[in-house]
Amino acid sequence: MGATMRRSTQAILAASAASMVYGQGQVLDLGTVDWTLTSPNFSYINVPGKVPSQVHLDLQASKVIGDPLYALNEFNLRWIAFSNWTYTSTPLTSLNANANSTWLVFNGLDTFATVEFCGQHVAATNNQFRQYYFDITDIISSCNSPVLSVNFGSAPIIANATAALPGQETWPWDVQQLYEFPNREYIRKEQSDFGWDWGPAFAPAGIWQPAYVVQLPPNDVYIRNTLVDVYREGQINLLPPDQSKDWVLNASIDYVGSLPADAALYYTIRGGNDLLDLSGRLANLSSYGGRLTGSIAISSDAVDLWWPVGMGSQTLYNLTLSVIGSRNNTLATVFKRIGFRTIFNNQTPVSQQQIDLGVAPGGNWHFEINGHEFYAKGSNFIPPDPFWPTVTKDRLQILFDSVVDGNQNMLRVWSSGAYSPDFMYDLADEMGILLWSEFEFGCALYPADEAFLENVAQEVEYQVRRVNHHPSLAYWAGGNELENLELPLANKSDPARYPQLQAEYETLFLDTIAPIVFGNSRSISYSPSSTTNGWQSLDFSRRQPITQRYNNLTVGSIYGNTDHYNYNPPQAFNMSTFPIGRFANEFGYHSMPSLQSWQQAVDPEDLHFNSTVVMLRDHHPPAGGMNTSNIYNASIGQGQMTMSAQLYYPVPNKTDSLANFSAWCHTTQIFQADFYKAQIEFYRRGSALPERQLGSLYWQLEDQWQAPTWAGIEYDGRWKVLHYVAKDVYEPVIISAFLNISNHDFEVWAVSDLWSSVSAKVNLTWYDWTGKQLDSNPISENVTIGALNGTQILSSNVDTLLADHNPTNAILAMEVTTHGKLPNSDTTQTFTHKNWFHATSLSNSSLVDPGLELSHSNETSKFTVRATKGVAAWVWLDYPSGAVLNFDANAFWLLPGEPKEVGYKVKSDTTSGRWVDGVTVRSLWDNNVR
Ligand code: BMA
Repeated sequence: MGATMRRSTQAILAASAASMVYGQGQVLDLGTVDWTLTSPNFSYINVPGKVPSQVHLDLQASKVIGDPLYALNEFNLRWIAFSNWTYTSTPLTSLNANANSTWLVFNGLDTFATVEFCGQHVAATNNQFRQYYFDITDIISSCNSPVLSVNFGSAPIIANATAALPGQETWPWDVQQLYEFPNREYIRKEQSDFGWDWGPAFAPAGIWQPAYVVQLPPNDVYIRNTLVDVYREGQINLLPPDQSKDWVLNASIDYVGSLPADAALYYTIRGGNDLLDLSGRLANLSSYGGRLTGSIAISSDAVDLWWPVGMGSQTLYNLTLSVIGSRNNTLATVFKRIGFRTIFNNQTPVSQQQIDLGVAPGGNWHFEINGHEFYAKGSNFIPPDPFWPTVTKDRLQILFDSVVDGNQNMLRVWSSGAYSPDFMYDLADEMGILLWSEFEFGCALYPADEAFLENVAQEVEYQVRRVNHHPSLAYWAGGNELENLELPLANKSDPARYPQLQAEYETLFLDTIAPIVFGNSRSISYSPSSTTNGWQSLDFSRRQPITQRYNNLTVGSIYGNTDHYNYNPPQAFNMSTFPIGRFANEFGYHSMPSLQSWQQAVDPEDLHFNSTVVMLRDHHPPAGGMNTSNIYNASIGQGQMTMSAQLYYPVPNKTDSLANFSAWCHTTQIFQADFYKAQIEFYRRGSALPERQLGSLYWQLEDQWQAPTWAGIEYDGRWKVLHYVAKDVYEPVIISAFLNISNHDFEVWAVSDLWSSVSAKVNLTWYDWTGKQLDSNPISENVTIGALNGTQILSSNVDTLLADHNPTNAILAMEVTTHGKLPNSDTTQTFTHKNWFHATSLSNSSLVDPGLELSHSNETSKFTVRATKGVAAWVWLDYPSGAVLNFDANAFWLLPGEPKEVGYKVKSDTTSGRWVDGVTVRSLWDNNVR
C-alpha cells in the first residue's frame, strides 16, 4: 500500500513546511483557549494571558506595564523577574474524560514551571529548551474541573538558590562572564535572558512555545518530534562525504500513545524540478522506547541538489511520513520539507597535495557544500528580540531579506540565545542561508554533575532531532568561545584545578553532547566550541571520536578559526593585529544606532551621546551585576566609540544638539563599518594566501533593542553603515588595498569567490580631493583571478608612490570589472567593484565640500546623487522614521561629476510613500559643517 495523501493533508502541507495530522486522536491547541495571568506576589494583578507568550508581554498587553524596551524600563521591571507567575486556563470542557490516553505536550516552558491539572500536581520542569510531555490519563478520568495551571518560579531566584546548593560546582572568579542577573550557568534557560553586552536582562517566564492536550484512542499515536537525516551512503560526520554515492534517508518519529506491534512507516517524496514522486515503505524498521525508525536509499540521479544562495538553486522536496496501523489505517502523518545536500565542516589535516598548492600545513577549517569549498560570507545572529514569542516568521523574513540583499550566505546562530524555531530554518531553506547552529552555552564553564548532564542530554536529543531535516542546517557547535576564552582563563586563574575543569568541559561537550549529535545525524559536523583549533585526531571506535587539538600546535602550521576584538582604536587598522587563520567566525566593534532608532526608545531630553539613559543602555563592557549605576563600564564603551571616531574622522560639532547627536551616532557607524571592511578584505585575501582562509562571519547581524551594539541592522530593520559596507565587500569579486601602517608597504589585490577563474580589468587612479587626477602611476590592465582565489595587482610603498604628492591630498580610486558566472549558473554576469584608499586618516585629509546634489525620479523610483565640487567620502542617504527600507547602495564614494543612481527596497512603510520627500544626503564633509 502506498501512503496516499488526502486533500486535507495537502492543504496543511501548503500552509506549513512541517505539520502533522492524526488518525482518530484529538489535539487541543492550548493557544486557542482563554488564560489568565496572576501572581501570588501581587494579588491585584489578574489579566488575560496567552499561549505562547511571556509574562512581560501579557502585562504589557493589559497595560500593567509600558514598553519594556523603553528608556530604563529594563531596570524598572526587575520585579517581574523576581516574582512568581501563574497561567490558568478556563476549564478545558472539550476534553473527553474517558479517552484511552490523555497527554499534555509542551514544546517549551520558560523555565521553572509547576504544572497542575484538575487541581493535581502533574510535574515540575527546569529546562526552557526541552519538550515536555506528561500522561494525565488518570487525572482527567476523575476530574471535576479540567483546569490547567502552570506556575512559574523566578528564574533569577532559583538560579541563585541552585548556585548555593551544598557541593555545587564553582569556577575561578574571572572565568564566568557576569552580565546582570548572576548564576545563569547553573540553569538551562536562554543565557542572554540574564543580560548580555548587546541586550537587556528581563529573565522572562511563560509558556513560550505551543502547547497541546492530546487525546488518543487505543492503538493510536501522536507524533511529538521527527528526525529526518539525509546523507550520502557511507557518510560519517567529520569525514568528507563521497559525492558519487546514493542518498540515504533515515526517518525516525518520537510519539506518545500506543503503537500496534505491526505498525509500519510509509513515505512519499514529492517535488523538485522533475516533479519527483516516490513512495513506499521504509525499510530497516525498528521500534523502541516511543520511537519508530526506518530508512530508504534514494538514487543520486533521482534528485536535484540544494545549494546555498549564490551557488545554485534551493531545490526542496516534500516528505510525508505516515504511521500505518494493523488495519492499513493511517495513525498519524507528519510532513517535513527536505533537501539533498552535504554540508561538511572540514577540519582534516592539510594534505601534501594542498601543501603543494601553497596551503600552509596544519588543519583545515572550512565548509564544503556538495563537495565544493566555498567562501562563507555572513555574520552572527543573536536573538532578534528579548521576548521570543514576538519573533514571527514575517519579522524574520524581513531580516533574512536583508541577509540575502547583503550578499551573505551563512549566519552563525550564536549559542547563548535559544534554539531557532522551525520557521526560521524554513526561511533559510527557501532562501539558501546556511545556519551554523549551536547549543546554548556561552562565556562560562558549566556544571558536569549527573542531573545537569541528563537535563542537557534531553535538550540536545530533542533539538537535534527537531531541526536535522533542514538543508540550511550547516553545523553544530557546542558553545560560544569556550575553548579560546573560558578554558585559558581557567588555566591562568587556577592551574592546579585546570585538569579537572577541562575534564568537566569534555564530559559535557564531548562525552555528553557529541554522541547524541552523531547518534541522530550523519549529515552534520560538530565541534565542542565555536572558536577552536579544531580536532587533533578522530577515533571512531570510541563512543565519541574527537580528541581536540587545543594548543598542541606546530610552529609554521595554521589551525582552526579565529575571532578578533580590539578596542584600542589606534590599532584598529594595523593589519598585523588581525588573526591569521582558516576562517573568521567573530570580529567586531560597537557603534551607536541611528537617531531614528534612539527616538523610538528614549525621551527627547535624553538624546545626547552621554546622557544617563543612553549610557545605561550601553552594556559594553558588561555591566557586571545588578547595580543599575553601571555607568562606569558604560563610560568605557562610550569612550571607545568616541575615541575611534575622533581619531579617524572629522569630529562633528554642530550647533543643533539633535543634529550633533545624529552626526556623532553616524560617525561611530562609519568607524565600525571601516574597521569591519578592513578585516573582511584581509580575510578574503587570505583565500589566496597560505592560510587558505575561507570564511568571514562578523559580529553581529542585528539588534534586539535600540542601543549601542555591534549590530549592522537596527532593531526595526534599518541598516547601519556596516550592513551596506558588508554587502559591498561581500560582492563575489572585489578589489582592495592593504597598507602596512608601520612601514607603509602597500598592496592592491583583486579577490574572487567564484568557482571558476575569470579575467578581469583593473584600474587604479590617484586623485586629489578636488577630483583632479594625479600623475602618480595610474594602472589599467587585464589580470586573471583564479577560482576562489586572489591576484596581487600592485605591491609598492605609499611613500614611493606619493613621493611627489601630499599624502593628505591623495586618494586612490580602484575598480575591477569581470564577466563570470556564479557557481552552477549558466548566465554570464558582469561583476564590478569600486574601492577607495586614502593614505592618511580622514581626520587628517584635505577634504573639500563635494557639493552633493540629490534628486528622485518617480518614473524610475531611483535617487540620483552627484558630487559637483570634489570627491565625496562615505556618501550617506538617510531616510526619516516611519518606513524601513534599504537602498541598493549607501556609504559609497563619488568622484565629481559622476552621477550615482540608487534604487531601494521598501520593507515597511507607515508614511504612504512620503518618506521619499524626507530623504537627505550627506558625506563625511558634513561633519565639518556647523
Ligand atoms: C563575543 C560573542 C558574544 C559577545 C560579543 C561582543 O564574545 O561571542 O558573546 O556578545 O563577542 O562582546
